Amino acid sequence: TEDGYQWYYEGRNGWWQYDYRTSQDIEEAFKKGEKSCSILVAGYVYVVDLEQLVQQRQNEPTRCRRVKRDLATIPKKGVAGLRIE
Ligand code: V3L
Repeated sequence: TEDGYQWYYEGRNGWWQYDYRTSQDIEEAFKKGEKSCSILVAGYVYVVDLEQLVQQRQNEPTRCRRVKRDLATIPKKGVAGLRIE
């Protein structure tokens, strides 16, 4: 986002940045004070819970990951599954 923050979801030993558009959508919901935000990941609906700070595939509670809002400059695994070296 323009103030230098991004949204991340948890991987096995680090954090993945959400793709640019999705991060923008989550940020918009966050700034509006919304409790959750629905996103689309590879054709599946995921709900980002902005109070618990988790994302979960809709109707699949086992598919749950922590999420966070942090500076764009933090070390990360990559963006939406695309590794950066
Ligand atoms: N954006 C993109 N892909 C996602 C997202 C998302 N917000 N959420 C889940 N997936 P689950 P390591 C991740 C993918 O939670 O080695 C990473 O992007 C998820 O991809 O059970 O463990 C990597 O590509 C997973 O492939 O619904 O750090 C991959 O895991 C699939 O959806 C490995 O990362 C099921 O996730």
